[in-house]
Amino acid sequence: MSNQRLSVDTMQAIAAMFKIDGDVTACRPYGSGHINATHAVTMAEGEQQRRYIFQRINETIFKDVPALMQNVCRVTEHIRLKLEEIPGSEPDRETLTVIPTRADESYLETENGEFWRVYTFIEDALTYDIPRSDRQIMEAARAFGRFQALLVDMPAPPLNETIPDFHNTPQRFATLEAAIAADTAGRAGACGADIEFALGQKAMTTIVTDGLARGDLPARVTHNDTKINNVMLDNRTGAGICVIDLDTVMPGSLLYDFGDQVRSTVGDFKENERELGRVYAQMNRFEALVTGYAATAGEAMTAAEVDLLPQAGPLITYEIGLRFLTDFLQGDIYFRTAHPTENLDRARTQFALVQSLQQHEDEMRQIVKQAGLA
Ligand code: ADP
Ligand code: GN1
Ligand code: MG
Repeated sequence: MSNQRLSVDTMQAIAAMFKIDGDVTACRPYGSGHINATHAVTMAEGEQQRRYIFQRINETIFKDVPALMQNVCRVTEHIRLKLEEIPGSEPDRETLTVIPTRADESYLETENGEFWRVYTFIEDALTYDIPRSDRQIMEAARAFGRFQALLVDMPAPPLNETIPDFHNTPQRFATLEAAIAADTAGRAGACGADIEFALGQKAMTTIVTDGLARGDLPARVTHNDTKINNVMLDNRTGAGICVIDLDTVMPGSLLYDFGDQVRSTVGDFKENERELGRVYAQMNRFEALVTGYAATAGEAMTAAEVDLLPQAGPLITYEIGLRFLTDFLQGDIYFRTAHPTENLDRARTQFALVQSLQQHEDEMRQIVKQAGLA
């Protein structure tokens, strides 16, 4: 889904359907997410200006928007109620606030089949695509760990599965195999070595799914998309204040959430970095991540989870590499791309990081141990 600039009039028409007063005075595409179309919208009412996030939900990826928004509302309300009990917390900045439509729905379905939602804009905080310091990594990890801890007592029923088999790595592998065989975009010839690497790592695919199936690993309410730019850091204090992008919150393994933090924080490079010499894992970064995550989620972790922490990063990095490579082969039908080889660039970067992480597995085990977890 593209994220083009829309006119103020278009946004005004959408805004009018939601319970927000005032007029749209400015709007622009915002952020660097790969899935939804996100806009920062300024609204004025008299002297007062307020910003909002208007998001067009990607309905080709999220097939059941009502079920997705039900999850978002349940999760944000649960967190809000708990935060209200914690002295000094700021529920309006520490969880997303869904603005309802005038018909009291959590989303709008337009006549042409678009789905829109509105959140209040969390001011004085930012997301980062590449963390700028170990402190940022630690603060982001603390926030994801806290998110995990706040949801441990989420009441039944289980959340809806917004994307079935989202982290089913063996299935992601099978989908890649099918994409190679079909070669619908005629691109398989351009990435032979990458395909070979991907297929050669098959043994890794079952690490977490087997544990979940056997019951050795607990199924939890997890975020499932803990890329560093899905947490907002406070501009003044630097603290991780709000976990965002809740579309994939559903039953999963804590190892998915830990692993995607590893993927998106251990290096100082972009997700689509083409200079692979820059793509390597730095253990001071991993240590900052473990310290932050242990501080807030450590208590809840089981021994079996702790044991797999050093493997979670390589696994999730590999899984997302499989997905980028699959999307390249299928002609870029899933992730937003800026140019025709971007998905291949992203896949190569992930696979280079997998190899670097694999070389550091002993060190990672040592760091987990030193953090008092193992
Ligand atoms: P996607 O699913 O496409 O990744 P996100 O929900 O992550 O979309 O939003 C994209 C970006 O928009 C985020 O990385 C963040 O920078 C910004 N953003 C999202 N929600 C808010 C919010 N409530 N307040 C401020 N910024 C936000
Ligand atoms: C997508 O929405 P965004 O950009 O935060 C994707 C994640 C991938 C990530 C890779 C719903 O996340 O699973 O890990 O891109 N989200 C979905 O950058 O597929
Ligand atoms: Mg996002």
